[in-house]
Amino acid sequence: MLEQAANVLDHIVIVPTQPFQDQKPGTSGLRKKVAVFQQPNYVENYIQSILNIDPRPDFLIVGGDGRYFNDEVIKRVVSVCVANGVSKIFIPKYGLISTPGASSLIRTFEADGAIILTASHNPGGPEGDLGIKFNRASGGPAPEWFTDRIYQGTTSLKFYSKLLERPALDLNRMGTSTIYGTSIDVMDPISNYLDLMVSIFDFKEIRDLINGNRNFYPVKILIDCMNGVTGPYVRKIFLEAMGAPRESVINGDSLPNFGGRHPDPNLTHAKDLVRKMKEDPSIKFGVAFDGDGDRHMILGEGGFFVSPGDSLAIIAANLKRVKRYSLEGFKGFARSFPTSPAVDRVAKHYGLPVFVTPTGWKYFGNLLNGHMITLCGEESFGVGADHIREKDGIFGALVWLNVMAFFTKSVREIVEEHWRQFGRDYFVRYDYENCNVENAMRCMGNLEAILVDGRLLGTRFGVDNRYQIVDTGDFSYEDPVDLSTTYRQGLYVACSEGARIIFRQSGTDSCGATIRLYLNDYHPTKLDMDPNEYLRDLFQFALQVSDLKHFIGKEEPDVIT
Ligand code: VG1
Ligand code: CO
Repeated sequence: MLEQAANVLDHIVIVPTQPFQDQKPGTSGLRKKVAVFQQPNYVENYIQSILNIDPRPDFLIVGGDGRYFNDEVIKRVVSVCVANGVSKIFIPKYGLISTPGASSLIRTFEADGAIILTASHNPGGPEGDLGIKFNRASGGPAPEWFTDRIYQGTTSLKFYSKLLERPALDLNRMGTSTIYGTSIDVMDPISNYLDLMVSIFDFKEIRDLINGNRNFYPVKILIDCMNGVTGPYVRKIFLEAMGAPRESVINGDSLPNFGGRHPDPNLTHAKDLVRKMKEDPSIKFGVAFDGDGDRHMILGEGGFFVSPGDSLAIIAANLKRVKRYSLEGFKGFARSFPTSPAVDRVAKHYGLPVFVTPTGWKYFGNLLNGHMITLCGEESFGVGADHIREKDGIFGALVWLNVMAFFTKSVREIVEEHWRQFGRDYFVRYDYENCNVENAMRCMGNLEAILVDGRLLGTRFGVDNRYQIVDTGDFSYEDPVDLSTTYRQGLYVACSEGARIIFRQSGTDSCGATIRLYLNDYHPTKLDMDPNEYLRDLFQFALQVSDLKHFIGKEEPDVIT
């Protein structure tokens, strides 16, 4: 035994290192340009800082969304983990794992966590972004107090351990090996995820919908994987298990640079899907997923757009149609603060609670673990349920198909019927990307001063003074489970009748600053307005109160959702 331990130590080096001062995780992990991660010691420092937290995880999943540098980082992570005595590591074949897939693996195999290499919807490639995210034993992203501890560790780190030689790992071949005492399993992550989906949905019903075994179907579907990690999952679930024709999938190969695009499923970046849906009205259902497979955008016939807040609300309203929840029932809902309150109306209808959290999935974890909610979502095209602890793009798409099959109705009909029952929440998000960091800070600082002292209360604005300001401030959240409070999560102007303006700075960009402006308003019966039109007064007032154009020097937003 002693001899064996000495033998392992012979293969480990303790490397003196300098701390990096910029390893503070944002909304969803540590996200930087690839070149930053390529600096010597950068990856190793961060991983060592995770492993230094007591209790050290002993069984880890390590994989990523396949972006440029994915495989190299996996090897560096494995090297540090083995040198630190981690007992067991699962690596998905080809190093590829979706974020929901990783959450599922952790939970099924009772791992202590996962190191997920992803920058989600940010572009990839040598000039693009990379990220490292740590999920814990529940399957969810590490909460803020935990990522703060990782960050604290990174600022004073002096040493890390790694293997003397690069670990001999073949990510393309499945099998178990042992490297200096650590069991390493290169495994298939897809079947685990397929099993999970089979346990939730009635596959036969969706298969019938796609293949036309019902009266007026088959329903032609189109899935845009945006060359992200979902390609192999989609092939397994939609092509193999459901028998959808091959041409139902576009951009299905996982590429290190996502084919040169932002793998962000919105109307701006999911261009191929939008174009094809417009060109071919025989396609009745379209969905695009982001780079790591946790977001989804739904389109109906002719490219009919389903706003993410509506998708969340419609999924909530129809959860009882999903096999698992028809049996188990459901508890409550949650949404991030900037997300439209459409889901709140559904909660009220069912007499269920709805929690409003800061932006970022980590804030849903305690609510899900405490069985206080079943479903949650964000305005950034993310919906998830208690089957895992991440948002889940494929899950979202399957609920939609499930609902279409149940009612034999089109996407548009489902949405319009929902509006007729609940009224319509108009929502837009304007993103001002890559702003000068100091200018963005000045802009937000100025707004903060205006909005936190209440000087605008009672002010009226808009055509016929239709809005009156009833509240302003900076959103903070007290977690009902651990009672921790998170401050400064969005500057807001709340108006009479529930209309809102929210400003916040993104926590996922790798360079420059992104300011997001969110607008929403509601109408019980006017259902067919253009959202940008309907929200124009709010937009004008937002520009005026923030002096945005002056501070950041941009006339127009870069992305409108
Ligand atoms: C954005 C979204 C947020 C989402 C986060 C991670 O954050 O707004 O809703 O949770 O990305 O999504 P921010 O701070 O840039 O607004 V992804 O698909 O990385 O996991
Ligand atoms: Co994502």
